[in-house]
Amino acid sequence: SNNLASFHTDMSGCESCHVAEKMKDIKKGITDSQTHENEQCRSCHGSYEELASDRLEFDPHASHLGEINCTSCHSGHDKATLTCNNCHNFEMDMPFADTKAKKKWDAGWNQDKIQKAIAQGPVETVDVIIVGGGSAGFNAAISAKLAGANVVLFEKAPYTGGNSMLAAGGINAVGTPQQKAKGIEDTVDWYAEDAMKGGRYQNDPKLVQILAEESAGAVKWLESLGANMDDLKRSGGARVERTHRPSGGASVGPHIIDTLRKAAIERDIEVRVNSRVEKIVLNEDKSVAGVIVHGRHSGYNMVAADSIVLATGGYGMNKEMVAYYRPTMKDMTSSNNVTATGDGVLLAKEIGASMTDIDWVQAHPTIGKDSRILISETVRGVGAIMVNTDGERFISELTTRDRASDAILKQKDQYAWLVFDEQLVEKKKMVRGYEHLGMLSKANTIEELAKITGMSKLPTTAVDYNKYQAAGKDSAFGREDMPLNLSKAPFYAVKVAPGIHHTMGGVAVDTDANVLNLQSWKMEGLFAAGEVTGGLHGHNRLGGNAIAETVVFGRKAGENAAKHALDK
Ligand code: FAD
Ligand code: MEZ
Repeated sequence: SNNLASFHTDMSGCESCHVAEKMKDIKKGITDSQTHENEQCRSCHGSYEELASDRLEFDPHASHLGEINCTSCHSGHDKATLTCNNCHNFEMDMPFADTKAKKKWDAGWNQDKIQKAIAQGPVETVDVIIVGGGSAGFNAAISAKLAGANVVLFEKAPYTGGNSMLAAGGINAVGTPQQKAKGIEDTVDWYAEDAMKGGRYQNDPKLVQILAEESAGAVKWLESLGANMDDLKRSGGARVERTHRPSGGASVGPHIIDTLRKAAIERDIEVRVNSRVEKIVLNEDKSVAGVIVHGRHSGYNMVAADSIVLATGGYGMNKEMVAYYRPTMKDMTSSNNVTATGDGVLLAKEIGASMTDIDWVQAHPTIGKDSRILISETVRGVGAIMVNTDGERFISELTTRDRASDAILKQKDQYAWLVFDEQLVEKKKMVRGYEHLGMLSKANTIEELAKITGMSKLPTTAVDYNKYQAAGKDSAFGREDMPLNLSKAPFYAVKVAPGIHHTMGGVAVDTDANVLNLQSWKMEGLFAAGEVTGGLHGHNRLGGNAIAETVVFGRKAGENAAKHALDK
């Protein structure tokens, strides 16, 4: 038939992609990542770089997904899938996309197969298992390895990165050389107070204090692994500029994930993609015994370990969980990666873990209307204004997300526009991406922009805003920081509406990243970090605090998991 497999068979048979001896590793899941197959793709077709310079009119591989496996999208045996289309509406001819689709290998958790794998016992034993390859998982894995543990990281998707890979704005930290260089006065107490106020004082203050105290160390650690965190911006709810990001205006998430992927490879950490953890297995004394992992090719197997770190992210893409925990948001769009399905909450709940604030879900005010694309908060931080469909401002653009989202939903059309000029585009590389995606309205004058968008009051709003900006005082809404006016053509507008962005609630943890049971006792050997956990952000997270959380608590979880396993 007309598919990739038959095409390759015509060339030289199965061996052109697969190696028979590798199949003996199948029980250990080595083959699930299709590392050998991917090397074969590259040996014939070249690297992404070579492909870009060669036949293609434009480069579909140059995306924020980074250097992911070829087999994430292309398949020799079933229909090719365009990973990007989970979020974007690209129309693109995928080579051999007309092949028949096979049943998805990871659809549903098969309890019978899980039971069988438990009965068979472990096929492999390691010190520390990390579940999830986002920022929290990678930080935990690298820290556990540096502490001397033998580590394996399981990632259910064909590529690592999760929501972390989509992070746009930056990572919050206080007391960094970057703040000092810009003369920004900030303190650990201010950081903690802002997080508590933003979270409506429902946060666990002990977790907040650790985040604030260790945030500068988190940025330094990322830099030590090779990241660039030289730029600094202000996020909603923060009293000063403390959101660190790569210089040049690039998005923070792809950069951090790229850095962490490389750091893991350099440290020989085994990262197995296409490997979904579907059960945590306990010993008789309730300490952890290991996990049941469902590999794409290896099927259901038990891997034993004395420590497990849950780093599976949030549940923002699990419609049923959102409908159950936060019914008012069930029909909202989501900025999240398709991977954010709340597996960690289900895995931990099943063995008796306690949950904190599980029903608190954050709406981000500025997701591109009728899309899943986040328009980063830093677009407002850098200078954009937010107006309703008549072109009037209605709130300080730098307020917290919960207040901004509520205010948009009170406007007559329940959506808003962000408006900015060329000065902002020059400062923020990611805006070019929004333009590329066709999301921006653009005009040579504010009057013309008002006309094409129907915002009749926009010209008056712009004149007023420019006056406030020049005077350094926003008399209308008390916006505290107005870095740019609206003066340099062309002028731009993008439609935005609130959508599910972050799940604040999750697995209950203590300050050492131990998971707690319903009596608030430590569950021996079980650790968790990142968006899967609850408590740190209270009822509303501030922009930039999640990536900080993944680094600070990811490292803690990895170190403590290694210590627990090695001391046993
Ligand atoms: P994730 O990064 O989501 O990683 C979890 C991983 O676990 C995924 O790869 C998933 O596939 C895997 N997994 C899940 N279940 C299983 C299983 N059963 N078995 C194996 N693997 C599994 N925060 C900021 O602080 N600053 C920002 O600028 C920022 N921008 C954002 C922009 C967007 C569009 C989004 C969606 C979020 C943003 N956030 C930001 C929030 C932040 O990115 C996330 O909260 C954070 O990255 C979560 O990291 P994590 O490691 O906990 O989870
Ligand atoms: O922390 C975030 O979620 C964040 C900064 C997002 C953004 O708007 O860029």
